[in-house]
Amino acid sequence: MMIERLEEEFSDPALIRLMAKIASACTEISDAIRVQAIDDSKDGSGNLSGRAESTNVQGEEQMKLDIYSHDVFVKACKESNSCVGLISEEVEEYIDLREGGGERGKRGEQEGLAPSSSSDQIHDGGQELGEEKKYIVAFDPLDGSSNVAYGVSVGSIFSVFEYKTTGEGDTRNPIEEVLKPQTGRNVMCAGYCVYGSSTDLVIATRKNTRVVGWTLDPSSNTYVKTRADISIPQRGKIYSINEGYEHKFSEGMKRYIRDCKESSSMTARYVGSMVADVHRTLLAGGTFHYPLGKLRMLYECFPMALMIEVAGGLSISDTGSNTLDSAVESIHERGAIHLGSKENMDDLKKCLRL
Ligand code: P6P
Repeated sequence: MMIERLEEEFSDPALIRLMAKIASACTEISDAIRVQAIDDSKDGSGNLSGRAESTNVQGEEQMKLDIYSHDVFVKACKESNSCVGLISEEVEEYIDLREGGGERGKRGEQEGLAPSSSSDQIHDGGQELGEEKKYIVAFDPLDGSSNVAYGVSVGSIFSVFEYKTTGEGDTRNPIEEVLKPQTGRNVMCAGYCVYGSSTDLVIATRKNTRVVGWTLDPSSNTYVKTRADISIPQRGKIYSINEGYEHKFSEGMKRYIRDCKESSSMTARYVGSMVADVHRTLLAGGTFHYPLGKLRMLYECFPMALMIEVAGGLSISDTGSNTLDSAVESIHERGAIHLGSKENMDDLKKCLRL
C-alpha cells in the first residue's frame, strides 16, 4: 500500500513511517468493513459481523469490527518502530510498548480476528532509543461502528503526541507527556480516515500548519494526494447536532438551533458518525456540536479540533475556551465540543453569551 508524497508533510523519518503504517491500517479496516457488509447481507455468519459479546471502557457494547480495528491499529503502530505507547478507545489501560512495558494492546480474545502481532516488543531496527523521535498515539480505531450495519459512513481518528525521551533506560511514564495542562497543545499532528463513498485520509500537521487529504484509489491500492491544503469556508450553511437531545441543551444552544431554523440560509445534516460530520464541516463549512460531553478528548475532540483550527476554523468547549487549551487528567476523559467555520462560530458564541 502506497501513500503519495507523505515526505512533503513530515521531516522526521519515524513520523513518516508511523503515518504510512496508519494509512495501511486504515486500508485494512476499510476493506474489512466492506467485506463484513457482504457477510451481513448473507446470514451474518462472517467472522467480523455483529457484536463481540464484550464492552469497552466506556461500557459500550463492542462490535467484532471494533476489536479487529483496534488490533490492526496496534499492530501497525508497533511495526512502525516509532511508538512508545498507545491509547485506544477499546482498551482501558495505557498500552506501553517499551521493553518490559505493561499492556501489550490486550483485547477481547475473538475467533478469526486479526492475529496479534508476532512480536510483543518493538524493535528499534538497530536504532538506539533516543536517536529517532518517539511518539504516543491515541486513537479511536472505528468511530461510529454501530452505523456499519446500515451502510452509514464511519471512520478512524488519531492524535499523535511526541514523547521526549531522555534516552537509554528512560523509565518515566510517557503518559505524563500527554496529560499535562493545555494537553491539546501537545498534539503535534492528527488525522482521521472516513470510510464512506470514498476512503479519505485527512491529516493536520502542526509543523506545516496545513490540512492535507488523500483518497484511496482501490485500483492501485494507493492513497492519492487529492487536497494539498484544505481551508474551511469562513461561513457555511449547515449546522450538525443531534436534535433528539434538545431538551438537555442549554438555553443558548437552543437559541442557536432556533436561529438556524429561522434562517433562510441554514440547513441541518447529522450522520451520527463524528468523522463523517466533521469531514463534511471541514469541506463545506458550517458547525458541528456535541455539547453533552460524550466525545473523548484525546482521540475525538483534540484531533478534530486541531484539524479545524489548522484549516482556519474554531473549536471550543461549552464555556467558550479553545478545545486545544483543555487540560485532560485521564486518558478516556470526555468533553463537550463545538467546531466549525469562524463566522458561524461567532453566531454560536453570541447565542451562548460567550
Ligand atoms: P449520538 C459515535 O458513537 C459517536 O462516538 C460519534 O462518532 C458521533 O458523533 C456520536 O457518537 C453520535 O452520538 O448520541 O448522536 O448517537
